[in-house]
Amino acid sequence: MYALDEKKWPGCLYHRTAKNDVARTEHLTYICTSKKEDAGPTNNWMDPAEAYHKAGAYFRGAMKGRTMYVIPFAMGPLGSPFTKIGIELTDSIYVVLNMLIMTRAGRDVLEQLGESDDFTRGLHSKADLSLEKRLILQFPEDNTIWSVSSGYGGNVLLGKKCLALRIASWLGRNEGWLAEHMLIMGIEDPRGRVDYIAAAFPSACGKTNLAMLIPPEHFRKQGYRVWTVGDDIAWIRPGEDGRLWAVNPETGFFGVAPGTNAHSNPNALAMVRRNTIFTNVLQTADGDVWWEDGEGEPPAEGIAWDGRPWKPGLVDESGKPVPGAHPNSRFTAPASQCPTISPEWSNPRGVPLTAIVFGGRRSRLAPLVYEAFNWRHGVYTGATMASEITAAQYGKQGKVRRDPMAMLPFCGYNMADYFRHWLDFGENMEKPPGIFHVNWFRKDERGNYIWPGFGENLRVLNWIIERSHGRASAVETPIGFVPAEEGLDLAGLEISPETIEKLFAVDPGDWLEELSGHRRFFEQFGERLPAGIREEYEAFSERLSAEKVGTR
Ligand code: OXD
Ligand code: MN
Repeated sequence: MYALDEKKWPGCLYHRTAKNDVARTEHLTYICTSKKEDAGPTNNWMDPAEAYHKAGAYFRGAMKGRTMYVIPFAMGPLGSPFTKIGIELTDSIYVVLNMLIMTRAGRDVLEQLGESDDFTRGLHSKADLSLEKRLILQFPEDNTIWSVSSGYGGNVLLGKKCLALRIASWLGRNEGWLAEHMLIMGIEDPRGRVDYIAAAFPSACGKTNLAMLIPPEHFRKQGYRVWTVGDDIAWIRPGEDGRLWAVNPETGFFGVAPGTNAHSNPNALAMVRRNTIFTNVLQTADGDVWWEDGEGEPPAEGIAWDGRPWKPGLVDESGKPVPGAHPNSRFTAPASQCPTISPEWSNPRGVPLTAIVFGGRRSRLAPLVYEAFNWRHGVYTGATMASEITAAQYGKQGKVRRDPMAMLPFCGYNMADYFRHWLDFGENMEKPPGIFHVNWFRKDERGNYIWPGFGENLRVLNWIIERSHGRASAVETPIGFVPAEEGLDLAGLEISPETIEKLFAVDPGDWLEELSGHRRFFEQFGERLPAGIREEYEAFSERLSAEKVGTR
C-alpha cells in the first residue's frame, strides 16, 4: 500500500490487487449447508466437511512468516437490537485498514461481546492469491466464513457481502428480520418531514449515486433535501409501532470509482478527498490518482491498475482503448465524510421505511415507475427483478439476468424459502410499506436513454412518497399502478409528451414474453416455490391475457 500526496489527498492510501483478483468471484463462492436443498438451486453448494477439508489444506501454513491480525467488528451500532458481531482473522493489512472504515471495529466490540459465543467466525488468508486455491465459503449453520486466496474487497471484507448479506439473510430468516442488498435514503420535504426509502438494484445500477442524489433546482428551491443512510446493505425489522425500521450495518462506502464525477455524484467526490483507500485506480508518480469518466484531464502519464505504464490514448493490439483504472476500481471512504450523511445514520433504532423500491436496467420493458398492488404482489415484483448485463459484468451484454431483490449472489439459503420469508413477513405486519419498481434505463428506438436520471430521479421518488401517503393519483395497468397524467412533478424539466408516453408505456405483448421468463426462472425451485408466488404468477397471467391496459 502507498500513501498518496498528503496535500492533495490527506490521509489517503493507494492499493493495487493481483491482476486475477479484481472482482467478486461468484463461481468460487459457496453456501455450505448440511443439506444441498437448503442452499437451493441458485447457489453453489459444498458439503461443510468437504469444504473445511479442502480450504483447510489451502490455509495450512499460508500465514507463515506473515502478521496475523485479529479484527473484532460490529455490523450495526453497538447496543442496537439489529447489531451482529464478528471476528475476522486475516494476514492482510489492506483488510484491516478497510474494515476500520467499513465496520465498527475495535476493543469496544470485545467488551460488548464479553463471554458470549454469539459472533460470526471469520477466517481469511491471501494465501498465494491463485484462482486454483480461491474459495469464499459461508457456513450458515456454524455462523462461520472462510475466505482464502483473494485480496479483493467483496471476497475478503468479511463483514460486508459474506456476513451482512449471506450469513445475515440466514439469521434474519430464523430470527424474523430481513438482510437486504439495499441502499437507504431519506427525502426531506419543505415542511421538514423526512420519508425513508430502501431500494434494491443489482450491482452497477447506480445505488451509490442514488443514495447521494442532489435534488434538481426546482426541488432544491422549495427546500427538498436528500439524506444518505447507506448505499449497499439494509437490515430491516418490524418495529413496535407496526412500521418497518432499517439500519445500515456498515460505516463506510466501498464504491466504484470510474463514472464518479461532478455530474453523477458530487457528494461522493467530496467524500473521498481525505482518509480514503483507493484500489486499482490509475496512480501517478507524484502521489495522485485518476479514473475514467471522473473529474479533470487525465495525467500525462501514470501507472495503470495492473502496474503497467499508462498514458492517455493508449490502445491494445486490436486498437481498443486501454483504461488506466480498472472498471471495478474502488474507493473506501468513511460514511461520516459524506456531505449528505443523515443525522440518523447510526441511530440504533434505525429509520422507519415509507416505501421499498426494486429496480433494474431494462431498455424496453419496464416503465419509469410502477406501484405493486399490495405486499404479496410487491414480493412477486421483487422476485422477478431482472437487469441487462453491462460491460462491467461477465456474460453477454444486453442479456437479461434474473436477480430477485438484487440478492442472487448474496442470499445465504434456498431462494424459494427466501421468497416465503418475504411473504410471511408482510402478513405479520400492521402497516406494510408500499412496494414500487423503477427503471431509469429505458431507451428509444435509436438506443438513447429517454429519462435523464441522476438528480431527476428525485421526481420519481417524490411520487413514490406522495403515493405512499395516499396523495398522488395513479392509473391501473396489468403490472401495477403507474402515475396518472400530471401525477409526476415535471416542472423545470424539458421533456416532450411523447417521451412521457414512452416512459410509461406497458406493452402486453412484451410482458407476456417476460412472463415466460418468470416461469422458466421459477421452475428450478420445483415444489419448494411458495404458493403465494404461484398464485401471483397466475393472477398476472390472467391480467395480461385480459389486456386490461389502463389509458393515461
Ligand atoms: C458491491 C456489489 O460491490 O454489489 O457492492 O458487487
Ligand atoms: Mn452491492
